[in-house]
Amino acid sequence: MKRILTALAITSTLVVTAGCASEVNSSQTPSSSATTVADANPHSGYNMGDSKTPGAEENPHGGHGGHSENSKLEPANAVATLTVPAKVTNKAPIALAIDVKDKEGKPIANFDKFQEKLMHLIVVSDDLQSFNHIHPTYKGNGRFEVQADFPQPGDYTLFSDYKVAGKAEQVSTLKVQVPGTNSNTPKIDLATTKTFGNTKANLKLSQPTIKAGQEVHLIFNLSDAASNQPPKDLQNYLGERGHLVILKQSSPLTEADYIHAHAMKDTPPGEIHFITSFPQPGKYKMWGQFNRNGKIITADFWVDVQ
Ligand SMILES: [Cu+2]
Repeated sequence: MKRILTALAITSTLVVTAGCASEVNSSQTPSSSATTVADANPHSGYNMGDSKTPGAEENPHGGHGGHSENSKLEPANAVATLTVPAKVTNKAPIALAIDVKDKEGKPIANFDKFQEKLMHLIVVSDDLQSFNHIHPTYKGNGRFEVQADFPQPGDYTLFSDYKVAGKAEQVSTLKVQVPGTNSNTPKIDLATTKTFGNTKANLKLSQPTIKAGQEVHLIFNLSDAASNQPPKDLQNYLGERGHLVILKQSSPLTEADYIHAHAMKDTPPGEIHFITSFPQPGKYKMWGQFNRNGKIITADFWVDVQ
């Protein structure tokens, strides 16, 4: 039997920071029955600039979005904890609270905006079937709050992406279990042309086979589903032509599975280009997000990396 809600301690597989998990359960509020714990390793396989990931290959990842200053900043080594209500369900939005503290357990009060927000939160089901990119509201004293949907029962991983003031950007994973049984079979659809609402998206890769550790160009070719022409209403989203989140299919999902790539500037109409590299062989799912006149289009594709 599945436990209804469990507190999970997550430590990164890449960089083990001793003592992290023992400090963090202090943030439970009376209303909560579960607190999940994130390890605080910045950059574990996560690509925000041209910075090199500790232990990673020589390739510049994702980057190219003017974030290379991140590599010069010290890691914050912050710890994020998640508080959820006693009853978590897939039937209604769930109020989440994320507390960011230092290693001593003191709340961190000051954060820097990046890509127009203080925190970016990616919510995925562990089978990578559901994806959501939301922006928690900062309440002060290290606390962020947001309502999130969990469309099916099952396990979810949250990637909270934030930047402690003056420090390097950091990703912390948080875990949520939604009770119940999910009878849907996960789909891995390797199609490279799909339609998302009124937008057709075609994914082109710079090479026929993607090899782990190799730099690859990912080109999202967008067209209006009705006219078959490049959409005339494409606008910037969070300050860039598009955003791309990539996750490696893994169990458990950790920071090391998370890649965030930035769109290149000055590409032809309807084409959004990303450069990244995939650290390990395996199956990856990617979600490109684009803005058509205020409506966000999320175009998802699977790729197989050798
Ligand atoms: Cu965001």
